[in-house]
Amino acid sequence: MTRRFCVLVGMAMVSVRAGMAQNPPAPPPPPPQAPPAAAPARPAPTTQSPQIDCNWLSVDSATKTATFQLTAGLTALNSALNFNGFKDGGLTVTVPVNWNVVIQFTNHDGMLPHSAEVIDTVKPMPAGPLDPAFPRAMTVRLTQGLGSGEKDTIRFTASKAGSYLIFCGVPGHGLAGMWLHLRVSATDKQPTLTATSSAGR
Ligand SMILES: [Cu+2]
Repeated sequence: MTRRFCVLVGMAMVSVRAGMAQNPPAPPPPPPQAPPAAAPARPAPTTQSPQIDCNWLSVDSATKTATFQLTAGLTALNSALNFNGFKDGGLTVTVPVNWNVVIQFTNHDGMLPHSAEVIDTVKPMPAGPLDPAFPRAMTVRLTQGLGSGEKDTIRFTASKAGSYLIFCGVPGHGLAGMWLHLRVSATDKQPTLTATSSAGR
């Protein structure tokens, strides 16, 4: 269950209670109308913005460790050139400086190989792998990528505050939008996962 869902449920309950307390008894609602038998099935929405799942980020404050589940090709968005269903920096992972970061990478794409590394924010977007911004902040086989269903775990210490990218090193994928933001913050006390406003991309 996502946090956003929890909040929506809470608000709905509050408004129901307020309505019961303040309004006279309402007349019984009209019987629900049966939908026409010939109604076509509703098409699945295709333009919905991706949702953040709270389970992607787990936090151990005692050991100052943030563990992030990074899934390449989670959805069909951008021909599966996405991480967790986000492309072009649409998702920002924030960790406090000097925390330990564990990125559990899985390639969920049934077609293409993918990889991941943390690089400095650079413009223009590189066409292939760069040296990682932190020692060992990369999967194996950066250029070739990991095949469908393959996993690798990245561990590093976020020792310098700044703005970084989580970037697929398979040539062309980053350029096509397969990257997220990683912010290493000198002021934040807790890791967070946020959707990035289009202005911040
Ligand atoms: Cu890729």
